[in-house]
Amino acid sequence: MDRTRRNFLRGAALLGAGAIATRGVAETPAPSGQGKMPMPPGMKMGQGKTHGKQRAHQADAGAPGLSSVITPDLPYLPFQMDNGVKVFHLVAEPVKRAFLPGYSFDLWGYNGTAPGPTIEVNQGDRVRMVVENHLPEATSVHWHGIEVPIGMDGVPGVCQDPIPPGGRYVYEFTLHQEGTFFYHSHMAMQEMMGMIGMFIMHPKVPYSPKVDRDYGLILQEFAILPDNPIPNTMAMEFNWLTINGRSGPATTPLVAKLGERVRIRFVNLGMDHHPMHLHGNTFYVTGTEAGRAPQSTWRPENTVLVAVAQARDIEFDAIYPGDWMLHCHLPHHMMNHMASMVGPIAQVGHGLPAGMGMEEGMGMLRQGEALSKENGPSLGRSMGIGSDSETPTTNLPLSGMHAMQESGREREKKAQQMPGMQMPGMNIPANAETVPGFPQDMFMPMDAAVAKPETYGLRPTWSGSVGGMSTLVRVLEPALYDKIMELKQQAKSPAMSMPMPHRLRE
Ligand SMILES: [Cu+2]
Repeated sequence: MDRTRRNFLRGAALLGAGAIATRGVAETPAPSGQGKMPMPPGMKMGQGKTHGKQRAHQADAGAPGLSSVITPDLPYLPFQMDNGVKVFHLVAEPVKRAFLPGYSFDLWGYNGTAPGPTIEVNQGDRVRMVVENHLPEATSVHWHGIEVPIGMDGVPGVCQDPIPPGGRYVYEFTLHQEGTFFYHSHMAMQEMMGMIGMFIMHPKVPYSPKVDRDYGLILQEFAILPDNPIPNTMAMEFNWLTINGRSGPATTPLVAKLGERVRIRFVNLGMDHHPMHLHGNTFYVTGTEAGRAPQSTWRPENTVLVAVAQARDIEFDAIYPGDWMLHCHLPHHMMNHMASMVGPIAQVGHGLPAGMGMEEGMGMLRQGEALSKENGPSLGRSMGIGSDSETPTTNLPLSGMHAMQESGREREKKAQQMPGMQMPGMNIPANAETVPGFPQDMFMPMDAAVAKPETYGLRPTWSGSVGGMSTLVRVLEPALYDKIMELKQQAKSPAMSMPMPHRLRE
């Protein structure tokens, strides 16, 4: 056993006994001398599941205060009590995360998930956050908006040493605020790899009016090249937009029973601001990243701008039954993997005459087809559904040279394979290519691939319109609501006592 491993085991034993002697001090692992990453036993790079068992065990032990805010598709971070202090363990590590079925990416996160697990505490709590670094480079954790002593603020260099790979840092502070906060790495590029989690502080005096549903949503964006699962954190353009680490339609609908009062907490960490729009309902912004807002400042809205580094709480009475879209209203943020496939870009010889740089930048075609192996990747065509020339998409196979070379019967056969093409209204008129701008939107439902209890009873092909940073607020009549609760109960296995993503494999 090398020294690094021995030191880690000793550290783990100390943690188990609740005797932490290293508050506010970064521990440097002893050099292994073998040029390897210091990793704890059982921890493998990129697997990110090592801590699931421990988490479940701690949750089973019964941690008070957990799970009153629902953060769909994300687990909660359990804690243990040590002389009146709530002790949390955060492990910064590489993880796999599937934004959509079949689209699994290499992110960095905490405790096997990106975004990290949700922390829920009460105003007045004293907390100890034991942070271990299983990343191959230094990190730190900043408690965003939380009024902590300077030594606990998590900025490497300014108020602490960076936590080295294999090292550990213990933050401890008392919470006197209430509201929607978050934690994140204070290394900027690591933020863009996914390193953020919610930190919710419940007030000593309950908010009024009381809500029946309390949801938390983390908004993120990533630039991920086709056929490459690793985000390009230096990019200024983004093609994957997520809510709690899922892209629509794999985001989990927010369910409420007709007549209930609903709160939704948004948090944004990325390079863009997101105007989050709710269909068919009027809400009030009741809180910011600094806590509850005085009621005198509330005003009716249906779109709340959640800027970078901000949190916004909204509340409304769910009095209108229906499945209401909730989405960022930036048009490019309602789509996935952002293929450059619209208008003249998609057709041979229709590109605007421009210099080489502009052509490349805008994905204009000189030869070949947009869906070909040669051109697909450069136009943003990615892996999975609709990604290659063999897979028909709703409007494209019926236009362009490729389609013209095929017999009518062949085209029809291909078109029928694509979900959505069977729908009324999706057939393309013969003169489509004469219309400037054609084609624009594809409609590609994937209901079955993203089915879960919360999607039960949705109109067939619903998933064709829920893309990117989109989800649904489902205001349900009691019978349908009860049925979904029943399905959720059945879907829960004993091994998964906490809300965890189902159906999607990481
Ligand atoms: Cu947006």
